[in-house]
Amino acid sequence: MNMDELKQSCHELSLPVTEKCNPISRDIDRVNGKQMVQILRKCDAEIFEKKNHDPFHQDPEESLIVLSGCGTSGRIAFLLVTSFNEMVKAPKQKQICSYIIAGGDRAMLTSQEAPEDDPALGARMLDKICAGKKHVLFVGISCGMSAPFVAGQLDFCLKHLDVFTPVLLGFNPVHMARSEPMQDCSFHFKDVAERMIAEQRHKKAFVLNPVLGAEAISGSSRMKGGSATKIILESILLAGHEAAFRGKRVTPECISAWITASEMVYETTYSHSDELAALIHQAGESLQMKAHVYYIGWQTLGIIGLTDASECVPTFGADFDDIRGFINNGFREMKNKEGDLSFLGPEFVIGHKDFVDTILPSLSQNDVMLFLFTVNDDLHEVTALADQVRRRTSNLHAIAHDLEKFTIPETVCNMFGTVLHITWSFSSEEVNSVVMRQRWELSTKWCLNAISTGAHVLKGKVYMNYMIDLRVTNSKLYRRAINILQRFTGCSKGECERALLRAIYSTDDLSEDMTSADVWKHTDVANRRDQVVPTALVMIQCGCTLAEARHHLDCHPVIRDAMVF
Ligand code: F1P
Repeated sequence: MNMDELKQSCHELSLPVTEKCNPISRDIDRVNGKQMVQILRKCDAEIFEKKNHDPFHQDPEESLIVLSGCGTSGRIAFLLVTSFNEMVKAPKQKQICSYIIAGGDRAMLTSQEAPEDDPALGARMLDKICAGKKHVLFVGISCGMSAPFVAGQLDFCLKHLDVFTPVLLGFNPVHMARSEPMQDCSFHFKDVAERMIAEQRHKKAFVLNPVLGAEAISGSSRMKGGSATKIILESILLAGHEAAFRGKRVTPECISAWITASEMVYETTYSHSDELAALIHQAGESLQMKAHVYYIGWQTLGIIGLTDASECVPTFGADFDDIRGFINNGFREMKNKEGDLSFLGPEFVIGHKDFVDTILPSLSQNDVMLFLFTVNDDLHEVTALADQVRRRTSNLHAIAHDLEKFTIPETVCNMFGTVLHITWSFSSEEVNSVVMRQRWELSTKWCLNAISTGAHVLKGKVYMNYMIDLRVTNSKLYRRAINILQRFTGCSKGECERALLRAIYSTDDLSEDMTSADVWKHTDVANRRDQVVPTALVMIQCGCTLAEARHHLDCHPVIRDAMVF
């Protein structure tokens, strides 16, 4: 190992697991679709490795359960709450479970990363929805154990333990929780996590932090982090439901059985690797031709599609219409707290009807259409829409789930080019319909994460397994940007930060005002700049000016090519 490699590996060791480079996917930028699926399959297998398994017991008799998080964690919170409230059904128990997403409901469809940095905002939102409640089970989700918004909420709970039982869900050991100062705040995330651990001894608070290995694309917690959040919290909520409404005794074995069922969903999904690879290729080709990928989903599979699509903007610097999701009945189907948000702009136009009115008339043969449905959806509606789309393009594909005893007719499947058709062996007697739907959601999440990630890799947006052109919109992403620069240049943190600031403030001469400003000022400016990390990287590697670095990037629009000096 030479000196540079040694420096890099020391740096890597110091990173929290969720920010590390996963050795499994190091070469994801050089493989074909089929190999890519195998890589993703191996990364996701780490979710089920029993390295750090904490059984969890919780008294379900609470007046309110609140799930909260930022970005993907908030979107998964929303999805879980929707399913749980549906499972409980009786109208007066409707409010038994509630969600908070940093930035409000608009964050479900667009990235609103600045509110994530505000601990006081998190606490205020929690206080508001819990007004008048006597017992609250609060689950704060932060995959990287880093979001100040969630830290503020957990701190609020710890100060009111008579009402709140706080739970922290994340995927790093506590000593790797973030220890950087937070906006207008005397404590940091790690302090809160340590206080949670202290309270755990008295069963007043709980920390759930299984370590799942690094993400396939470094730091992209929408992938494994999001899937594991769904699996863990679904198992806990289902346990609570069985105990509270069916009088069943919940044992650690039941929880394990539900986790094992998710592992079966994982195995089954990835066993369809040929179709998955074909879909990655089709989506990749389409993005390379500057065309679009449209997910047309029904019910909660529509939400999975919307979520996956919206994450591509911050993750890959994609345009909002590169990959877009649509759901039957639009916001009526979402049942989100703030209702119809379509007035906010084109990113919020999400119904199938909107698709037919605004996109279909100009759909091109290069655009990929991907239908997402199950045998429980209205198949007449599916075929009618597929028929309409077929009149414009044959680039029409599907992910379709059904049951051995209740299959989708062949005539429906024949309408699509590539069909990732999964016939599940679980019977409706064995699991209730909400649980079945949750498994289909998980399977579809794995497929769409693979398709959107794979397509952007094929487009050349990823270098090794790093998304270099990330948007530096909050303090976590600011730190990640510096880590990436250190990783690739071997330079000191100080040198990397200076280069990053030069790119952010668009200057070769940093003023005192710029260098002494706090990180929130930096991210505010960075939010309005393109390609800040690649620019900083080129400036360091070539020892050149800002203008020269920009010129180099202009000549190499594919990030992977631009990184060859
Ligand atoms: C929350 C989050 C991610 C998003 C991006 C910024 O992360 O919003 O969902 O993809 O990385 O942070 P976390 O708090 O769950 O770690």
